[in-house]
Amino acid sequence: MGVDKTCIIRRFCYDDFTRHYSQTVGAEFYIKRVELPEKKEIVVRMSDVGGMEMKGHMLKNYLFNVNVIILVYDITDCDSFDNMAIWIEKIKEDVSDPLIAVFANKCDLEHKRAVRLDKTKKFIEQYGLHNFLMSARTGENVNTYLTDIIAKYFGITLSKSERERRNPVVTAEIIPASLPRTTPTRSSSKLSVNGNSICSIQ
Ligand SMILES: Nc1nc2c(ncn2[C@@H]2O[C@H](COP(=O)(O)OP(=O)(O)O)[C@@H](O)[C@H]2O)c(=O)[nH]1
Ligand SMILES: [Mg+2]
Repeated sequence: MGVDKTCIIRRFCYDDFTRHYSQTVGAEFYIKRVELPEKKEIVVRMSDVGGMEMKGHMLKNYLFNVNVIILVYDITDCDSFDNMAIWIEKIKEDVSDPLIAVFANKCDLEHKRAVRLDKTKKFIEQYGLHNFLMSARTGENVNTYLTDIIAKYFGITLSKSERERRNPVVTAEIIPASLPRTTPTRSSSKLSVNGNSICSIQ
């Protein structure tokens, strides 16, 4: 089972989401135009590297020249969290001083959280990383945090209003238990370019 890498990238690039799981074979590549403050536009190349690549020989190629590496785990799945330490060691074999961010996904399932917060805090401190909580399903924080990371790479800090503008309004419907569930709605977000790359793995 996946840890939500593809869903996060697809939410960011296409603003869509599917419950259907389809394993990523090798890696898939995405391009996203991102508008930063002061009319700066950049083009971000994103590589969505399938989990099987941990044992493959292509990882080095996917990591070549990347600016940011994003590790993803699912807060309802302890194995996905534990695997991050293995990924970090693997990455360090190929990249000397990697800029790594950690995405904790499925915050819409906080009630099913399996990864304990104290464990997360310890891990984050041990490796000197940041932990970004989000949900590819509702879109909460996906655009904001990815844009934050891209902006930070360029030494730009997003203002509060810039950050809020990029976050969707997540609505929760109260429905009778007998009715089928519907997907929550969200507002659309405008995005928009130079040539940088992000690698999302785990
Ligand atoms: N509830 C919930 N499910 C999610 C979320 N993100 C992904 N999923 C589901 O988790 C599964 C794995 O997603 P995928 O992105 O393909 O995993 P990958 O193998 O890491 O690329 C899919 O069935 C998704 O529908 C989320 O934020 N919330
Ligand atoms: Mg995938």
